[in-house]
Order: sequence, then structure tokens, then C-alpha cells
Amino acid sequence: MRILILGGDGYLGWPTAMYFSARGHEVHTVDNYLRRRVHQEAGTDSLTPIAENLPARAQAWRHVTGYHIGVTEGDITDWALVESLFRETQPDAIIHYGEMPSAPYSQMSRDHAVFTQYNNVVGTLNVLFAMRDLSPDAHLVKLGTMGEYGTPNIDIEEGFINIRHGGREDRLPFPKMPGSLYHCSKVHDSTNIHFACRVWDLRATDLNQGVVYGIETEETNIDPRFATRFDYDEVFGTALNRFCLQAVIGHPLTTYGKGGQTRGYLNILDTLQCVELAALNPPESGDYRVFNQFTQQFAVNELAEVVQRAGAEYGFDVKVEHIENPRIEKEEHYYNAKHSALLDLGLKPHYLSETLVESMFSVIERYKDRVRTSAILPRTKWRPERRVSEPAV
Ligand code: NAD
Ligand code: USQ
Repeated sequence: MRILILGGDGYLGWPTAMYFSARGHEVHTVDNYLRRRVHQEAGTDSLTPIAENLPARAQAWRHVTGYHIGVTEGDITDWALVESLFRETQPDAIIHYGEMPSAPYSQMSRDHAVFTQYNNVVGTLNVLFAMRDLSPDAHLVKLGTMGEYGTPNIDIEEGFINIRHGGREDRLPFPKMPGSLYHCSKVHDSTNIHFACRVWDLRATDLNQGVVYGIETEETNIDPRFATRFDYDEVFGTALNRFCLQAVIGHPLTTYGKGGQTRGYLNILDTLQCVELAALNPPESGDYRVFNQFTQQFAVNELAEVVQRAGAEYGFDVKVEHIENPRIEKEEHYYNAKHSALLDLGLKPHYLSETLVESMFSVIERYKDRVRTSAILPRTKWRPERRVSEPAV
């Protein structure tokens, strides 16, 4: 297959590019280094040292494996770039990771929120128009998020729900209650993609992915230059990755609030499997398909317990702290999300275990001198402090 990977320099994009390339697909990556730039501006960095840019990564990959990965350094909100990319590559599948992925970043200020929504929504719209005009048979595999649904007090279906209302019935998109302006951008994307499938007969799979953890894949382990990024800071680091790093450096685990916040989680190895399963089993033209992409549900407190147990086995004395929650979210709630579509396609999950956490400890230990501890505690609040003189409306 000819596969275009948007966001191919990212935490998930780079391992995905190597994964498909190693399996004989023709891979072309695109990235504008947004993630690297935002880190540079904030004075933070990936824990793992990564090659200096995509051409360097692709060159090292070719040198060691003999496989070619194509590279375009550019911004998918630029229509001229997207148009020529589609003309030149004529993809069979587009794997779209190329967005601003951080909830805290989107909540920092008006400018950050506007940027996030512009970047994500316009980039995806450009892809949809390019598909309509240049690659109408291609399959869009779009990374959405479980956070589009929020935490409703009913079971979460995979994208659609059968509703009976006023004596009539229909199958409609599952109601959305996103938890940040980043998560809202993903809802807007989903609406636009669904529309494009209905009206232009495009085909798409919206992968509502849970929180990903892990550092290593089969390919990242071949050569140090193939390493993917690993972030632990309050803006880009995700819960379990942060907790593992905190355990290694002796920082108390930063549980926000009561810690009953429950989400779907998956190993990075399963992200690769799921994206492959989606790409190899495309829907019919005109179909918009939604898969809930995670393998297990955990409350934050349960993640902390797993890391604490693994720490005890490894020789770390891991402490857990409940710190003030910077986010506005339910801290105790019902959560039960369906996730059978990818299992039906053949997903073989790698479940979370103390052994996996210990293997993450050992990679993190290698680079622990690179940790900037000042980046760990959360600073981004969902609601700015109210000044005393302001009326509390
Ligand atoms: P990431 O930031 O490491 O990867 C995204 C890549 O896209 C970055 O390299 C960035 O530079 C690039 N990019 C952003 N905007 C771009 C633009 N306009 N043009 C070109 N390139 C652009 O993030 P990630 O963790 O690898 O996430 C990948 C995707 O998966 C995102 O869409 C994210 O929302 C989604 N997702 C991630 C997780 C997770 O836990 N990591 C969970 C669910 C969904
Ligand atoms: N949390 C803590 N302590 C921490 C970090 C997080 O208690 O140190 C809590 C958060 O309050 C939240 C939960 O853990 O309740 C998950 O937070 P997270 O930062 O790991 O994940 P989130 O902000 O939801 O975002 C991540 C990715 C995003 C993706 C999303 C999937 O950054 O790209 O869309 O996971 S999901 O959560 O299913 O929406």
C-alpha cells in the first residue's frame, strides 16, 4: 500500500512509519515540527534523545534496514502543500496523526485555544478536500480521541447509538461532551469527516484512541537513532508515562484531585496494531466508521497503584500525592466504554503489567540525567483564578 503518514515525526507517527515500512509498504511522512517547536519555546524536551529531524531519521532507517521512508517537511494547514503532496504520492491510505495533541496546551490562553482548533480543524479539512479532488478512493485513518465522549453516566458506544425518541427511532452519532478545547477540536474533526463521507462518498475510520503509554516498539529497539520521543512534562506527558518517570526520579506521583478519573488506556504497540488493522480493512466508499481504540480502563488511582507495586519490586519507594486538580473534570464517575470492533478485526492486546512498567523504568533510568524536574508539576489551569472583586457568575 502507498501510505501517507501525517505527523510522522511525532510520538506515535515515527514508530508507525517504521512499522509500515518494515512490512513492505511504501511510506511517506509529513511533519512541520510543531511538537519540537513548542517544546523548544517552553524549554522542555523529550526524555529520550531523538534524531535531529525527519530526513535524519529516514536516512538512518535506510542505512540500517535498506527501506525507504519519504519525507515532506511542511504544514498541512497549507493547502498548496497538501495539494501537491496528494498529487505526488497518490496514497491508498492516509494515517492522520498531524495535530496539536495536548489538552493543557489548548487551555493555556485564548491564543493557544484558537491555534489548536485552527491547526487541527483546518489541517483535517485540507486533507478531506485533497481526498475529494485527488484521491477519492483513498482511506482516511484519523486519530480521534476517547475524550470526545467525555464521561457520561451511560455506557459509551463505538461512535453511534440507537435512539428512540418521541415514538421514532434512529442511529445517530453518540453524544459528545469533550473535556478540553483540544478535545473539542477532535469533535469538530469528526463532524467534518462524517459529513465528507456522507456527501462526497469518501471512506474514513475515526479511531477514538485512549491514552497511550510505552516507549519501545520492535523497530525503535533496532537502533538508538530510531527512538521515539517520550514526554513527561505537564503539557505533553500523559498519565502513565509521567508516573513511570516520577517513580524513577523519586518524585511523588502527581494524582490530580481524588484520582477517580477513569479513561481507556493502551500500549503503544497496540496503537500500531490497531492502525494497521484499520488500514488493511478499509470501509466501503461513503462509510464513516468509528472504533474505540483502547484495551483497558483505569482510574488514575489504579495507575498509581500499578506503578507503586512495580516500583516496590524494582527497588523504588514510590509515594503518591493527591494534588489540586488543575482541570475541570469529574473525579468520581461511571465509565464503561465499548471497544469490541478492533478485537473483532484481530487485535491481540498487550495488557498493562508490573513487568511492562519495570521495563519502562529501565529505559527511563538510562536517560534520567536529562529530566527537568521543574516541568513536572501542573501549571495550566482549566479555569483562571477569579479575582476577589469579580462577581462569581
Ligand atoms: P505528537 O505531537 O507527538 O504527534 C503529532 C505530530 O504532528 C507532531 O510531530 C507535530 O509536529 C505534527 N503536526 C502537528 N500539526 C501539524 C501540521 N499542521 N502540519 C504538519 N504536522 C503537524 O502527538 P502524538 O502523541 O503522537 O499523537 C498523535 C495523534 O494521536 C494526535 O492527533 C493525537 O491527538 C492523537 N492521540 C494521541 C494519544 C496519546 O496518548 N499520545 C491518545 C489519543 C489520541
Ligand atoms: N492526570 C493525573 N496526573 C497527571 C496527569 C494526568 O491525575 O500527572 C489525569 C488527568 O487529570 C486526566 C487523566 O489523568 O483525568 C488523563 O490525563 P492525560 O494527561 O494522560 O490525558 P489527556 O489530557 O486526556 O490527553 C491524552 C493525550 C491526548 C489524547 C487523550 C486520550 O495527550 O492526545 O487525545 O490522552 S483520552 O484521554 O482518551 O481523551
